[in-house]
Amino acid sequence: MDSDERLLALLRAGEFVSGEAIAETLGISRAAVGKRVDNLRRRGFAIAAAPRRGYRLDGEPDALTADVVATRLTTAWLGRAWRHHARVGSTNDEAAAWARAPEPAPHGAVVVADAQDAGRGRLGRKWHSPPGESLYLSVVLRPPLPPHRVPPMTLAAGVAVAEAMVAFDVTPALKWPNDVQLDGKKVAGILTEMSADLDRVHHLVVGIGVNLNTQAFPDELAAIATSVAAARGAAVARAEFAAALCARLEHWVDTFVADGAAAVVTAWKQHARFFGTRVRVTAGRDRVEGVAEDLDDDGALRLRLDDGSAYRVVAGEVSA
Ligand code: BT5
Repeated sequence: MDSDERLLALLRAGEFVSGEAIAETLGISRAAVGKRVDNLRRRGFAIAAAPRRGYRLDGEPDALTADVVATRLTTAWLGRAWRHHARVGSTNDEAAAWARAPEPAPHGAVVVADAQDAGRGRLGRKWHSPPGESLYLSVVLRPPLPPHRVPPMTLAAGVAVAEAMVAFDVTPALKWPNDVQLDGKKVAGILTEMSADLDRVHHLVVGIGVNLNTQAFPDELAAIATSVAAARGAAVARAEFAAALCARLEHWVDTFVADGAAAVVTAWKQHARFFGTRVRVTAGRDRVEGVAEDLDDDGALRLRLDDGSAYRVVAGEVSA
């Protein structure tokens, strides 16, 4: 932690903290405390000062810039390289370009944007990405996995999103393979893209879009999309959510790489609500209908077809 972060930690802990106590804890002079407080104010933190009582943190900036998010990050490696853009085409494209750059993005590098002009879903679909109210985040990963073992990474990201949401007082449901829902509507989506040769992954980009504070969606999404704020009835601080998501994602990526897909799949199933329901699946040219029964340990979806046979879907599209 640098000195600004140590000061923030003190202020976050409580009500007024005296300048004297701060000076003593940080081992600096009273004058230096005043300078540090001014510095934090310049960074957008609202800090009240009262004679004899000291300083109190009244508000934190909700920017997704590296310096603001860093004060909240608890990760070892994920998000320690961080790029923020006010507006991009797609954070997945920015992350992929960074991954291929002469000074390439390290494992865990993050690209975030306040808005995307060409936010993407799967199969060329669009991701609605209005400015300032939500999270559009892409992570570069360099896991030591062969390409055919990558698909559960999307499930790992789904679990991370679900756990981050639980910390914000809502109860999401995961829908295979890449949807997160609240109250039956889509609140987040994941787009995992890969650069690989036949037996080795060069890098992955895991792109995560989360509707945080969106109150009104365009007509075509109004009936099928929601946001965390709409579900909980209170706004969500984007920087806080981003840091929580990074922490959970780091955990699940580490678990996946160390222990394999089964641990991820078990956690994913705990947040799933669609087992036992009838679904239609499009997988390449195949279309089948059946009851979603379970996930196999490798993350594939197992359906029970009407003739009683089992059908495994490794990659595909599910609709109710
Ligand atoms: C997804 O695709 O759900 C993956 C979305 C990934 C978005 C992130 S944002 C950061 C990163 N950068 C990118 O460019 N992308 C990633 P899919 O399963 O294909 O779902 C797409 C469908 O979801 C659309 O066809 C719409 O029906 C719906 N949709 C679009 N925008 C939405 C939104 N903001 N909220 C809820 N649903 C939306």
